Amino acid sequence: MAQADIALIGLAVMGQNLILNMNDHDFVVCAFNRTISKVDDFLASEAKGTKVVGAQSLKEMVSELKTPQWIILLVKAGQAVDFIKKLVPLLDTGDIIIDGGNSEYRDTTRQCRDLKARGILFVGSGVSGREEGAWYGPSLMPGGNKEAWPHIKTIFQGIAAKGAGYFMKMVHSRIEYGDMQPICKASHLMKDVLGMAQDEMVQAFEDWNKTELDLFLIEIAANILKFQDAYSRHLLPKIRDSVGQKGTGKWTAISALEYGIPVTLIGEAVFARCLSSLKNDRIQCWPGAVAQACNFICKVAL
Ligand code: 2AM
Repeated sequence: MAQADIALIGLAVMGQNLILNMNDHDFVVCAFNRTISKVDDFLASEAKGTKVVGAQSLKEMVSELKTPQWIILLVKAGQAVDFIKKLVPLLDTGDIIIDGGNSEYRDTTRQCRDLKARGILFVGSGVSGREEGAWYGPSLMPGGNKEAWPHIKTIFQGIAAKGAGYFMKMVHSRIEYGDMQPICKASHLMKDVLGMAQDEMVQAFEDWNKTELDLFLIEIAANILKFQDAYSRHLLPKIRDSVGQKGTGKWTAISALEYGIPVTLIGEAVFARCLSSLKNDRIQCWPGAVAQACNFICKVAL
């Protein structure tokens, strides 16, 4: 008898935890996986004693679902497409497929358009917060066919992270201060301790960017160091070595002190900014100029 509110395909830890999250919020979930034995393993262990049901085939999974049928795919990135092909013949107009598996966004746009033509509502949803978040409250970022939203809203809002949006944004934004600070420190050491020429610094950042430090901020740090003015001279030494902060860095550091949670790197980054803006000529704050330039380029680029 059809009893499940929603099905989830993909029983890696993220998928399992998302099922347990939905179960905790009183939704009956049908679990399915390419390797079928994982369904039984899950039902016998993590899902034991819950309302979660399992299926041995896609056909059985669909038969266990209430109508309209809602299915979440949480399979390895790029692999959802095979399942979607197999699912479509089993679905009806108004059914919903949600892909939560980090697909390439152009695939999502294409799926959304193709499935709409067949009457199926497709949603691509970012699921962030790792394994713990999946169970206790992920950050969900759904996009796709808007007609799906009124249906899936209750589940999405039920299982998603609850919190003060601006608090999250405050910390999230200021993590970038923490990212920038080591870049500033590194450039400071290169210039003032190692006595490297600016071109050598560019080379170092470009080399790092070919390693595990393949990061946007490292890339633009190299570009900033490289940038030349109209007279073919490096621009960076001409930028005033002073940078401010918008207040969110200070609030993040204050909150960290209040809650007793060490965020030493962000705190350090805020102090470095304060130092750089002190009107004391004897304080040489090369990192200030780099941070200021990073800030500027981030603003332009993002
Ligand atoms: P598996 O257990 O059968 O390997 C994370 O890897 C999840 O994505 C797992 O549930 C895995 O299923 C599934 N997965 C990986 N590649 C897949 C594919 N090509 N088709 C279907 N599911 C896949």
